[in-house]
Amino acid sequence: MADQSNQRHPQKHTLNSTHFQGFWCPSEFVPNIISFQNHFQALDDDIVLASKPKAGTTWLKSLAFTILNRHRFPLSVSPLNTTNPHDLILFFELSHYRNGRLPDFAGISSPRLFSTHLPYHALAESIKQSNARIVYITRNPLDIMVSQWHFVRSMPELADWPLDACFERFCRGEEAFGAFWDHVSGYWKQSMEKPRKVLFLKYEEMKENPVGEMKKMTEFMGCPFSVEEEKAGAIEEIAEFCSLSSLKNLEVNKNGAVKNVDLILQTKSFFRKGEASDYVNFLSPEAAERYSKIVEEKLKGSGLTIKMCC
Ligand code: PAP
Repeated sequence: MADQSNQRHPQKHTLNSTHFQGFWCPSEFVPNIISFQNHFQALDDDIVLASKPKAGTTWLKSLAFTILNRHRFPLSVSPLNTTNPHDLILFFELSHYRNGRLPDFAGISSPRLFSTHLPYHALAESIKQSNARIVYITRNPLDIMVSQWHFVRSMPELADWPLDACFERFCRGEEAFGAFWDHVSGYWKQSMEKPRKVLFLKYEEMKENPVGEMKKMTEFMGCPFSVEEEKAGAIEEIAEFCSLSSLKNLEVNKNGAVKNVDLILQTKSFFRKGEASDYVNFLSPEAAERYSKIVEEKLKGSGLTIKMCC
């Protein structure tokens, strides 16, 4: 499955962005996105995990994979024990369609699990037109911003990226894969209009009530927990198995890099604190207030509320 192209063609990280189809995007992904949009054929039972970077993608991948494959892989032999979540469920734009590839999905068992950071409007038409389902996760954008800043700084050549620059980028809505308010409202609108097409999750609610949110996920994904599973504590076991502390301590997530990307991304860089409202340790109350006012204004009338300043 995994090829080692990141070792053959290591790509230097840059913050070069292109404004493309209405959103800012790392320039190197633009050809991949066009290829995905032109070629991907969704199946009716496909499940696509969608998120802005740092909104809870790695967690969602771990949960979705474990839930969906729970009868195939008992937790003790789950591939997650030895594989980083990003090498189990691949992004369309970073992995499947990277570097001019036209992927062959024949070997993927059904229902197929995919992931994307793209805004809703930029998804391949066949995902929108088919019965493929989308699980979307979002998070307090101030925490997304702080998480992204740490992530980018974990790359040696970008270690001195100033927090101010990252913050101002978010205020202008120029962060990767689109402004928070555009990204979130694109999926929110679909989830309101077509609740069987898009499930809209929030990172903070997942932390507060993992069992309840996982039940929502399984019902939406068509694989609800049985009464026997619930009684046996299967949901709690999966929640624990996919928790930050469990995943972070696996050898595969302590050392090495994600395989199916052309960038060098250390597996450990996807696991940090995983706390709600960690932004208070990095942003002044004034900065947080300023950004939350921008988001509030942008989301006005959408019916979506995002709790930001605590
Ligand atoms: P990605 O979009 O680049 O894949 P993503 O997984 O969305 O990144 O974000 C990483 C954040 O999720 C980190 O948050 P932090 O910087 O605020 O700590 C990371 O710690 C957190 N995270 C990763 N795995 C889990 C998990 N299993 N449970 C809760 N949070 C997690």
